[in-house]
Amino acid sequence: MKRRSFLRATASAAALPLIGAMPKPQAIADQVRAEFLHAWQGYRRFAWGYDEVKPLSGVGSNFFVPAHSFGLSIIEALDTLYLMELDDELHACVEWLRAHVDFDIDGNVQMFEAVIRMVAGFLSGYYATGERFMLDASRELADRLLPCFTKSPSGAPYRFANLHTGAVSDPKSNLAEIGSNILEFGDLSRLTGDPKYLNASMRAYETVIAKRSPLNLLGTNFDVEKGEFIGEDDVAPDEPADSFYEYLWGGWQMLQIAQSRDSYRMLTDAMLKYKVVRIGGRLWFQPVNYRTGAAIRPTQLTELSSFYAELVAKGGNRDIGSAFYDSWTDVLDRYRLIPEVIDYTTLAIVDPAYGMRPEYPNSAFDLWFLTGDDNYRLTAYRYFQALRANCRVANGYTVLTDVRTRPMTPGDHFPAYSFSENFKYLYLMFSGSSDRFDSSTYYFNTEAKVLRGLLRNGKPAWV
Ligand code: DMJ
Repeated sequence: MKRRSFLRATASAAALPLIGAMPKPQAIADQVRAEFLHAWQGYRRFAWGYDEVKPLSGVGSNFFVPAHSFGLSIIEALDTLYLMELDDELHACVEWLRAHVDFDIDGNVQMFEAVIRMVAGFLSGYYATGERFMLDASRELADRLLPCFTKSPSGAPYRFANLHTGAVSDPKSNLAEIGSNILEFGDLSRLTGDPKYLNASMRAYETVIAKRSPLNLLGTNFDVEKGEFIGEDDVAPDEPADSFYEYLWGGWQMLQIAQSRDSYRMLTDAMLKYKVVRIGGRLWFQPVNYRTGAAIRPTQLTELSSFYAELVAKGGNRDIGSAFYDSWTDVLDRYRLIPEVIDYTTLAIVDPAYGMRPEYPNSAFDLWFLTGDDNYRLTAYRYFQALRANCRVANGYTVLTDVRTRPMTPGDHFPAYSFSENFKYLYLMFSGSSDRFDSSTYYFNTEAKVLRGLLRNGKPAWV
């Protein structure tokens, strides 16, 4: 693949000059690794063994169940530590998990978050280290979450499972929570030889897709007991529909399931037909009524939807993906970091917080490896500079409550997903392939867990 000059400026790049000269790719990768380590050391020092760290107050907190820690940040960081060759830290994580993994917990755990963060985290941790107990942990947790699927009359999963009793709760779910498990469950079925995991995922998808409108659009919220959509709003590709579509494509790309490919194509064609709008030269995806295709209000999108630039491009619609990415780059350039919610018709801020969200660098990462266009490295580097300038604090990194103030207003939370996502995307974009990462075969889940592409002793770790 031919790569254009690294320093080639684009129209949007010209809008915001870089702070200083653009370093060489490996030098940027080294900077990213140093900043990841700074964030990690904050967790190590103040919250080791807790799910997450509050860097300003210097305490730990738990994510799933208030009285129990799963060591979520440790699980989230495993493959990032491996890729960055932080092997002493990785070893400490492995030993903590070996001593503390326990899923027999009498608490209600959100199935979606547990799958994308922990079932997947243990899978990629297994690939990174070869430690068999991690595969066993991934499987045990999946088994304790499966009642969400098997106890549902429709096959679309409940939102919560009690890991000890197997009781399920909350039938009012949404597309992302229902359809973001085929990568993990498909891989578990492959590794264990037990088809029950993949079968559960497939049935959930079939249940929801069977309820599409004659336009081939889906609603957003779904009652898993009634087996029907709640309301008629279709906010895709925004949350909480986002990764439903991501996993459909992944079912094809990573697992070669033709049914996933065909469903992705059918639903995406409808999205492109009814949802694409161009305003002031920018491309956006408008929310619509899924029965009529008519635009609905409010004209808002969250930062999370920016991931869709890479997905729609990977699915074959590169021009749409690159235009959507450019729209979000304009938001980045206007505010330095992308606020949680904007009005896409004006770029006005609706919610000024920044939750250290990874979706924009996620798109930069995949678009870079897909196209080799230096614009993605240039804009990702600008994002990295803004992240470092505004989210770095003495004890690590933190979310922001307001990107409009100067200085931007810090919150007191390091979301565990940032140990898996933001720094990994940035690092790999600039470090490229190595003896631990094969950029030609990678496939990540929605939480950037590396399910394909890790190399161990020079060989594919997932085979
Ligand atoms: C992450 O947990 C995952 O990327 C998920 O798909 C939705 N978004 C959060 C981070 O914003």
